[in-house]
Amino acid sequence: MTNQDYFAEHAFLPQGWAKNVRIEVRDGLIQRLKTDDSGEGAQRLSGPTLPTLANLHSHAFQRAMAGMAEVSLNPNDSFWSWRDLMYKMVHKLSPDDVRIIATQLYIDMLKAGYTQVAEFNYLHHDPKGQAYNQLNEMGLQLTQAANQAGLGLTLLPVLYSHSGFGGQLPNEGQARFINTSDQYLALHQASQKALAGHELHKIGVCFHSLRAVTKSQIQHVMTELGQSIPIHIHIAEQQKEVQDCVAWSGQRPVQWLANEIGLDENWCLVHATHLDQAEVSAITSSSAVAGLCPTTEANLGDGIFPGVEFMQQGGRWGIGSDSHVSLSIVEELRTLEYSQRLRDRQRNRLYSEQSHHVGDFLFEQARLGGNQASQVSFGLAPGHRADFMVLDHTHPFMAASKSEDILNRWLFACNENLVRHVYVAGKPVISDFNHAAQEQSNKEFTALLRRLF
Ligand code: NGQ
Ligand code: ZN
Repeated sequence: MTNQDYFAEHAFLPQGWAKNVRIEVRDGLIQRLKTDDSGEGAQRLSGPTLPTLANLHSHAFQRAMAGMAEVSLNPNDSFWSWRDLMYKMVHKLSPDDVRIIATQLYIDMLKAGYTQVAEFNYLHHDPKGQAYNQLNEMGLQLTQAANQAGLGLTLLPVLYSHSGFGGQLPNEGQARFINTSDQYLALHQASQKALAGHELHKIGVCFHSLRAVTKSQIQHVMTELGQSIPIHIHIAEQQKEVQDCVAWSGQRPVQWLANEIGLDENWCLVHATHLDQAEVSAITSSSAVAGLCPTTEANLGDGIFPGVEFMQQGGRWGIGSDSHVSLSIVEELRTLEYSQRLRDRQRNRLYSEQSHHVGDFLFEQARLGGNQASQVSFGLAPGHRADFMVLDHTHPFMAASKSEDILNRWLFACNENLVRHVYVAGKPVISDFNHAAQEQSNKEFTALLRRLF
């Protein structure tokens, strides 16, 4: 494990920007931070230094089809017709394919400044729906990919049993996803065993959506596993989903979950897009995290998250790249803020009394929410894992900005990737924009894409 002292002229700490910061790393953790230090004997970081983020929502295999569904096939193309295309691709993927896709994806995540990923994995079985010899075969492939990339994995094995509210039978396209609760518990146990001893990796519990599980299944699994580990679910992404939930239960999805199961800080509600006021309050008062995936939600035509209201109430949230139409913290946070501006026809929508700089506010909240949902502690503070990134000091906006303007310049005015160096547990994984395994990984990924499409 890494022991090293680093020195950053400008560093973004939880309390804000600081100058001449010495970061003492011991066993991969930040042991001590000193501001106004001389930097003597420390390794100098070349540019503005920030914590990395945890990417709180990923379906790795979907990276292979990113950009391939932007062809109008009928005038009513929607989330649901996109899903049909996605199911067709799922059918073709072997475990090796999943590893190849995930390795390339995870390297790209590191290049973007994400050093942990919450992998929402519901692809469990072979194309006929038969379990593999190893129940957690796909989880093993994803773990190998994360190890090869050097990224932390928060594995979320997903329970998926039904095709619609009230326990409807699964459809053909879902055969590879389906487990009973007992099969799921066995899968979860195998996954826990496989991850034990991996320093960077964590495990959580996951229900695909209220469409895919019943109340008694949620209760059963939570009784067995739900003690202070992250619990993720897709909650209210599409209006049709909200309507179907109301037709089935008389309640909206978040309302149902809050009333029938209960929310707390273990929960991550992915795509909490469609919320009424009471649901906003139910989430914010519970300390659950809203898992926002702004570029995927825009790509799939989901709707606009009530961010202004949610954040005024101090709601917790983080970002995920989900279907991976973008691997950019910049694009996620910018899309989130701009969605609010376009709806409200106003500027500077997401900020707080403590933080009027929109970029600083967005980045800091995404850090905290990503941490909570992925069970990691990123941030330049003692005791945290020494994950951080260095932005490109040669860019004029970086070279000339006062520290309080750095995040706004980066998040609202740059198009090229400025993430120049990335460190995981104190060790460099991206140096000058490059990763040691990228060439080999790109080669394998290219060959796979040629075969798939
Ligand atoms: C998924 N993706 O499971 O990959 C979903 C679509 C569904 C997003 N929600 C499928 N973005 O929700 O049934
Ligand atoms: Zn998802």
